[in-house]
Amino acid sequence: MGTKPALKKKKIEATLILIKPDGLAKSLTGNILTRLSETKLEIAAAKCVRVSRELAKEHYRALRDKPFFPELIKYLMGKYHNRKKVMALVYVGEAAIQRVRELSGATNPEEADPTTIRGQYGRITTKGVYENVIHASASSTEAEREIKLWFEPQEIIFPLYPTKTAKVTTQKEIWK
Ligand code: DAT
Ligand code: MG
Repeated sequence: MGTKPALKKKKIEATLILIKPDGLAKSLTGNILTRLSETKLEIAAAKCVRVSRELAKEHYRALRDKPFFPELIKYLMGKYHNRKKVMALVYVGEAAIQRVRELSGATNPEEADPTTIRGQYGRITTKGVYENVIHASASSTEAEREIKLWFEPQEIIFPLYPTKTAKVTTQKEIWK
């Protein structure tokens, strides 16, 4: 069994957004979601996640050779803030990837247009960490990899990518 992908219509894309620990610590969730609602894209999934070192390293694995990688991993894990979590969201709609990237602004928050999310709320710390409050997928390949890393198929409101049925036998915590 399994399901067929929903991203068939031309230019309908899905993108992964993370509200990073600084965004949560600064109580910016509402502001950021309000800015994102300007795009008129649909929220297809949302959750809070406690970020393990493994997850952070996998998310940013393309940057593993960069000198700032260790600080970047600590930042995503919430080690520089009181909130050891991120909010992960999937937005879906026409040209979703580019539209969210434009609204997010440049990687370097000091160079980001001041009207963008990173321009409004980001900063560079004295240690040189880009606290740019939000992550947004940069391409459809990246979006697919990232959405599959952060979400299970059943956590997304409609099927985005092909799935298969598998019998899993791992132990997990359930409600008492
Ligand atoms: P983006 O987040 O805009 O997709 P990226 O994928 O190149 O940018 O980098 C991922 C994160 O790494 C970015 O949000 C902040 C950090 N970063 C990138 N370049 C950096 C630099 N030169 N110094 C410090 N942190 C950097
Ligand atoms: Mg990137």
